Amino acid sequence: MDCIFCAIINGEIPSSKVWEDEVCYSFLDINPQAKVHALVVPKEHIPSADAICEDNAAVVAHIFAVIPKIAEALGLSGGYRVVTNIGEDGCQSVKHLHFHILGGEKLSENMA
Ligand code: DGP
Repeated sequence: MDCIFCAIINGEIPSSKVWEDEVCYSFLDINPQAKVHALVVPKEHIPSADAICEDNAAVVAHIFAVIPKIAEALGLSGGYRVVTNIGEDGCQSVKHLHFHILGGEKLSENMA
């Protein structure tokens, strides 16, 4: 499968790692949209949040249990935003489930 995030997880493409465990991998976004912008992805290839189901929901629960640890590692003591884009209308460019962690400054009140 030709997936850039699978290649990053496998170490075939270099990345600035923030966190790694048996279930997920977190790294800095190559095109930051806030002072601090990281991504966290499941190691399992799940195409988007629209593909979350009972069979893989534990992976997502794990990621959300880890996000506060990633935020702490990134120094996001003032708060942060977690975003996932889905499909064409959601402007998802990489078809491997990922959560954006944005912070390090006061973010826009606009969500869309
Ligand atoms: P989205 O538009 O929600 O699919 O976000 C995909 C993000 O992935 C986008 O913010 C840029 C980031 N990205 C794409 N390719 C790479 C890469 O090779 N390395 C890193 N670190 N980030 C990437």
